[in-house]
Amino acid sequence: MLRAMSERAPPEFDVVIAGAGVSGLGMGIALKRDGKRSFVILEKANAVGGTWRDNIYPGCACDIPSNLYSYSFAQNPRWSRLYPTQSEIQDYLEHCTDRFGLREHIRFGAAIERAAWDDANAIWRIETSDGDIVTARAFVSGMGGLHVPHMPEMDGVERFKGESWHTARWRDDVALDGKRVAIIGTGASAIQIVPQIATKVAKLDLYQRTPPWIVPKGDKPVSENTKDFYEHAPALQQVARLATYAEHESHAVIFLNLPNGEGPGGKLARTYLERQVSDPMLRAKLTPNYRMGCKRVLISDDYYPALQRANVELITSGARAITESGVIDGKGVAREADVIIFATGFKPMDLISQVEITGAGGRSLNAEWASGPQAYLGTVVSGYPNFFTLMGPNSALGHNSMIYMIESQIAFVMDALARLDERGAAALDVKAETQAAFNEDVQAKLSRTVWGSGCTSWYLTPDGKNCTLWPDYTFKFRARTKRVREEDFEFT
Ligand code: N01
Repeated sequence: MLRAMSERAPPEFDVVIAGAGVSGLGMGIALKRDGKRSFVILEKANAVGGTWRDNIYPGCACDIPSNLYSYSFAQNPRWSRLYPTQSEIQDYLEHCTDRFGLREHIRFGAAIERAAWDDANAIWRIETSDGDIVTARAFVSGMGGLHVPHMPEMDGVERFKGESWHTARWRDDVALDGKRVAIIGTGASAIQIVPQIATKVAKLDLYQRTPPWIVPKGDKPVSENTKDFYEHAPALQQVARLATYAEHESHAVIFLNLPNGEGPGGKLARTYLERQVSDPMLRAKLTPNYRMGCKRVLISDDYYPALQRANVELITSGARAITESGVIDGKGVAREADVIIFATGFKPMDLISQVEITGAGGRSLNAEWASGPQAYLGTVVSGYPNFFTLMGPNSALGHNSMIYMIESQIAFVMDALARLDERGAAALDVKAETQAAFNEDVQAKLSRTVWGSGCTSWYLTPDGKNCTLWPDYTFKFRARTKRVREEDFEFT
């Protein structure tokens, strides 16, 4: 079908962007502000927002403060809280879509199924589920890192007679009041949900396999005075943002350099647990036995208090199987449940698993990434000319705002597009040896960080390879993505 397109036709757009989440919208805004290139954003859903549109579970909020978890060029002086809630981020993204005139560039309900590089014509042909084919000179994936829910391989899931769902597919139509609810998992999603529903349900069984490291969140409303202040003196909000950025970046000093030490964060977390949980037995169950930071450090003001409610039980052997009427824990004990909530995370390695991407000479990205994705600077992949992947392999973070990384990548894409124009080139492709050397360096660095200190986490492939995190300070990533180094690429 792709070949049925006219071979000679010029591409319909300069750039096709996949997805209208934080990264896809950010890319669209950069192109719109630049004003030099035509573009379209293909979005499978009927609204913008990506992960912030999809995750609507009770208590969903960001663990990066509002001033930092927003575009640097579009500060919102009127965030209501120190940490933004899901609905407020969603409103912010809708607002940015209108403010920067992006809506006319978005095709909603357009799920990309295939994207193929056409060597002869040096264009991308992108096919959506309704059979439409869009052609473009460059293809930018803004499909996100955490959008494919991970359902654990567990016996009996299909036998359960009650209702069950994954946190990212929250069911608003099922009231939890007075029900026996089982939550499986104790990651970032679960610890936000537990305090919200514990007060409503009859019984809450929380199946923990590994306790998370938790530090206080310190969330609070932003005063009207501060909002007015930011509105009238935006530079001061930028200063506050910079201070928050620096504070988060300082965490990397420990994570990168002290893989076997805790630093002040560990002391804070232990003291917090001691103060919050008086029962030594429960405290022992909640004490992590791996290095702080190896899994994502969580922040919460209300999780520990919720666990001490009489109707909440913490089961520390995890969940082994599901029956018709409930959950069997790791020790073989069965507990009945009316509702099971899978807070079991995502499959970040399936970055582009729902789209078949074919590069130069018909090579398949899905096949090449089967045992773990690999790119150069998390953004370009050798053999896939003019293809850019935002939030790509080894560009995620365990300590700071992803929007900072995304903006760095967008600058890189914009520079790459400018280089093509300057050179009158049709395509650029990162050299295979450049990509290989880069990844060798990334893996060597990762092995010396806290993320290589021996725990399991969604950062790792089943073989234990970290294809997810950037192993360095974020300002170094920014410095490296500021400009395309032409010697790293082949231009055609
Ligand atoms: O998923 P996770 P998440 N029995 O993978 C457990 C982002 N996020 O959705 O640790 C019992 O962290 C598993 O146990 P273990 C953020 O980047 C951000 O919570 O593997 N438990 C783990 O506890 C975050 O890191 C925000 O031993 C089982 C849990 O399931 C990422 O999304 C908010 C089990 C999965 O935790 C993912 O967070 C929410 C079993 N059989 C999410 N199988 C913000 O605030 C698995 N588990 C921005």
